[in-house]
Amino acid sequence: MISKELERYLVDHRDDAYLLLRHFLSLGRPFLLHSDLQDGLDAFCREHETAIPGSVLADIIRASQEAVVDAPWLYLAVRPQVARWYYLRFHVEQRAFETIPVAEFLAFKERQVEGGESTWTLEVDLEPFNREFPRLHQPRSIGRGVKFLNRHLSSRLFRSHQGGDRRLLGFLRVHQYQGQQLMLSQRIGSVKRLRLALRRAEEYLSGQPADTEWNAVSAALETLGFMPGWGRTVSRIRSTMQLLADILEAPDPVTLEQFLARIPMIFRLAIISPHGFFGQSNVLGLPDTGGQVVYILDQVRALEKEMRRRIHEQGLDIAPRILVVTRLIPEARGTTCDQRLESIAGTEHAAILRVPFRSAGGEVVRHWISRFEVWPYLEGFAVEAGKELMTELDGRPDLVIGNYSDGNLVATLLAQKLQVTQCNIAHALEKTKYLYSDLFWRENDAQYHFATQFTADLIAMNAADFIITSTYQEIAGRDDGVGQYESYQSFTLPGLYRVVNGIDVFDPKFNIISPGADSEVYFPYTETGRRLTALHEELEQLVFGPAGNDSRGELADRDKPLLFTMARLDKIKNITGLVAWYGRSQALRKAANLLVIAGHVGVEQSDDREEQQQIERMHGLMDEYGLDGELRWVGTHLEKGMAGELYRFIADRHGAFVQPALFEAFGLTVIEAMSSGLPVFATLYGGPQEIIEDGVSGFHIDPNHGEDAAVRMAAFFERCQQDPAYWEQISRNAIARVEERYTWKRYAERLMTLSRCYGFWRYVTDLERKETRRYLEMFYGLQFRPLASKIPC
Ligand code: UDP
Ligand code: LCN
Repeated sequence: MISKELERYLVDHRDDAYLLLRHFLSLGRPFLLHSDLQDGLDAFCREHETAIPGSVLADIIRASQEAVVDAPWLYLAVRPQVARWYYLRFHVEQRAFETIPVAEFLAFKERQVEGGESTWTLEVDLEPFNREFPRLHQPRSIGRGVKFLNRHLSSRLFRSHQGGDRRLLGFLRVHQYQGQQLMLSQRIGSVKRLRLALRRAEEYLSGQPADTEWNAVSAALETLGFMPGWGRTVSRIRSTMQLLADILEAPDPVTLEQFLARIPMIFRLAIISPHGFFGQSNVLGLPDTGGQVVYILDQVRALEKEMRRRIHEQGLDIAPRILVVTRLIPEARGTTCDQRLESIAGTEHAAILRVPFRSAGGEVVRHWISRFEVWPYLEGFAVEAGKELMTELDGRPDLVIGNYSDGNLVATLLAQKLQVTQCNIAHALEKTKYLYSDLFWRENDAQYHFATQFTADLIAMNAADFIITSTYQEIAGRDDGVGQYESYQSFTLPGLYRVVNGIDVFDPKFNIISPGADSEVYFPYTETGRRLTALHEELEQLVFGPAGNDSRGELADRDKPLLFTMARLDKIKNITGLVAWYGRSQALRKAANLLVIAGHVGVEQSDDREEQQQIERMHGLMDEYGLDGELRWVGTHLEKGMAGELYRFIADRHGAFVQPALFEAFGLTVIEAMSSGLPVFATLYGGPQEIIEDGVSGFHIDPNHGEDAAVRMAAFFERCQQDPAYWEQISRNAIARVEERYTWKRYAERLMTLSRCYGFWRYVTDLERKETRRYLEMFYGLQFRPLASKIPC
């Protein structure tokens, strides 16, 4: 369709098209980004009187995510809608074009980097393995995988002759806990017998009081073949049995999900998060240690509660066990990271299990290792962790959840070995964070080892039974921006391999389940009865006290509202960018003081190269703009309780929170601030774009246009000064937004249901994708291992 239209356009408007395309060639850059193409098009249209605006050519340029230029050729990667791609090349001199396969586009890219044509390049293509596999069709369905699977597979499975009933029966007979058979005994050997037993059980149970407990009816039910797990009381047992009877009668996806959600099959969880400092205090802000730790600890508390609730309803008396498996670091910098086992506060039986990294000779590695350099240690770590898990849990876990690239790879190795369901959580995929991290992987290899990391990512994301993401954009981006997972669909690592189909975002393994903010810590400033007023004195000092070793700047005008930011002092967090916008904007400086909690004030306090550079830049900017009376920079890491009260302390003074990152995968601080009632200005690159409804529950800012962001923030404070009700309106909406969408309770319920559904489908169908696994094993052996072995240990 496009081709014909474009062809006609190129014939009718030869000169215009030629001039525009030549304009891109004349820029003299081999690679143009989406923004370069937009800016180039706009500039061209301003300078020339043409019919280009509104034309098919303009539409194509606007939909292009990147261009590769080597005169007279111009290659475009066009993304007309979310997660849909095609590739075009133009011969500019001849005004000719054609669509090309993705491999050709990637090969052209490689030529610009490598110089010559390579004789042979490994093409990674996972598509053929998935050909038979059910796939979503609509971009709007992306991220709702389990719903689709339940709908699609249940109708297929239970169609006559598919043997769905039999496989369901088989599934109900496999559940056990420590040798105790659950759900069905071997007495029920056929679907016919199951139907009969369900009828008999119903006859029997209908004569029993609804609140009678399992023990009182177990003898009769066990004679029929029913084992514990159906429910604690007669009313629950009956309703579970009715759900099953309904499925056997006429299956529908909703009933199936309700039934599966009740099955006693998850008692032991392993959550894998190797890198950074994983602990419960004094760790946030240490290198590579941020939101992922907060997320996992809150997740564990919520999951344990939900597991307990379900196990109780199932009528079982089993204590759920959750182990977070991380790295043991002997040089623990005053944290507990040198302890093997640590109970998790707020849980009954969850703990952190630490396993060391070992050198090739088997000695424990004592020092911290950057997340970019952990790769050579992970295989040994997985083997040792597997053994320790089996000992601690007294058996294998029922579900393994990986976190971040390293944890997901270890989860893959463990799930494969132990034959259990695997769930992945990325938190942040590095690929989209760093420009051209794939194309120029060699240049960055000494510091980042991206080729190794992306290889691990491809393996883990394809091996996972299901993947949880915090937002939709994490999977498939937005109309004009590529998603984090989508960026793995096709890319090239020149000289190493080329990926033509790395991951399919229409795969039903993707599910959006957003995290929450701990409601015990982050609650609205208006809930005065719960406020930690005892901390106010300390907070006064922190914000307004004299500058000391850990802080710089003293706020001269205490009556101005506070514009607050808190993050690790990484480049990507763009705290120095914010300080520069603030320094340059007289209006913003007049309207609010800036409070920054990040990193360290003394460069000697940091051993992280990137952080050291940022510290120096912070000082440089404060000097350059003379900010010491308007900016307070605190270089300490706040404990959770203190951070929670600080958000509210700032809300009391009608301040705002700002998250200026160049890219933020999700952004826990954003929902924490919102749930405290602070209006938030946050980057539109990444999670905050979806968390905040712009102008309603907060505001988006573009970190690439800091001046506009400063104008917007200044205007907000000015408006609130005239009309305090406006501040309150945004504050109320922010609180409501988090309550509606971002709670750990909802998270835990969904995750526990999803895990059962995927476990079920894995059992009854070939969702396990054996062929893919075999291919991935080879990829692991032939690509990942050699890459990892080159990283210095
Ligand atoms: N945090 C904290 N004290 C600090 C700095 C950060 O408690 O001094 C917490 C913050 O409240 C949030 C987490 O660390 O819960 C940072 O998570 P986020 O998702 O914002 O960013 P990440 O560090 O994961 O990139
Ligand atoms: C990592 C990040 O970079 C943040 O954006 C997330 O909020 C955090 O992990 C928790 O998932």
